[in-house]
Amino acid sequence: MLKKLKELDSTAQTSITKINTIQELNDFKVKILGRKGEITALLRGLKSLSPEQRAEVGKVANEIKDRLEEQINSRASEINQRDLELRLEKERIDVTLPGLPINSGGIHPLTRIQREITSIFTGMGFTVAEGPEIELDYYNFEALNVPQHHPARDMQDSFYITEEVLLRTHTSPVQVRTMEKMAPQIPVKIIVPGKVYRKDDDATHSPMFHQVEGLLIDEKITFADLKGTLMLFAKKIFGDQVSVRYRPSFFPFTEPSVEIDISCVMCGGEGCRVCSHTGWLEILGAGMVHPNVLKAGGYDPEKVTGFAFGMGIERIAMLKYGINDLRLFFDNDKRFLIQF
Ligand code: 2U9
Repeated sequence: MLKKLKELDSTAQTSITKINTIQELNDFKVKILGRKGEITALLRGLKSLSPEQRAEVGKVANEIKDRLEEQINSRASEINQRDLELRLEKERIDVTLPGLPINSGGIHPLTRIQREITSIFTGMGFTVAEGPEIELDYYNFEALNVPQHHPARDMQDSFYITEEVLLRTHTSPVQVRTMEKMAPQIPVKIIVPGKVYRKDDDATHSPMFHQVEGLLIDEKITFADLKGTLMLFAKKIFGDQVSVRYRPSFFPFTEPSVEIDISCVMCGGEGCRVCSHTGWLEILGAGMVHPNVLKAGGYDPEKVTGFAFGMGIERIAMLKYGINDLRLFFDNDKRFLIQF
């Protein structure tokens, strides 16, 4: 019996060192040391031994049980320690890795163009002026020499809130307000970007769109100043290769008035669909400030003169980026917006 015990002891010892998981180790413990385990089974034979032998075998059996239990426990600690190390290695966090990028969005193409236009003019000494989008009829029309029965005042063209109050149809009322505040100081040299509203809605017109307008008032300002300033602007925004032409036009607030075209940016002036086979694209309206408008702003048309201009930001952006439908700017479709 002693021999059997010792054999069991030595095989158990080798087995323990080969066990690799806690589960297996627990099963093994039950198999050897459990109530129905191998040692208990062996010790059933004690009954047939003499009291002296029984005492001796019992003592050895207990020693073996204690030692095996100890070995099992120490193997369990080894396995646990090894598992912990493996887990730490596997789940290790490298705090020096760069973080996940934050999707922070970007500048809207219209904002980008608005900033580009504005910065060309601030580079020439203009300062930015802003004003209300809900305007008085007086500043939007009356002070700008747009008479009472002019078609632009029609309910069909403008969003009226009351008879006297409307959403501005251009940024020009800001120029009038600035003149009122500054008069009779010179020069007035401002650039006015902002939202404007008209009852229009198609592929090239939206009920809300953006303009940049400018105004320069000083002594001895002539049409040559207008030409030099706007020619420089056209070349800065569309590139040195463009040609610029001036066509006579009419606006109530300027006299004389012109529309300014550049050679087509798509075909270089050859004629294509974008320029309706004319070779030219209209980018700006401009003119010498009408004497009535100077008076309304508090300036004496005998002492000062000025030029003014206006452009639609959407139109400039469409020409610059080759976009054929203005509604794309307002759909908030990321597939479109991320291209800029
Ligand atoms: C004051 C005096 C004069 C502003 C001007 C234009 C010509 C013009 C259009 C371009 C396309 C508007 O966005 S658009 O539809 N604008 O052609 N605007 S001169 O003249 C002014 C403004 C204010 C006190």
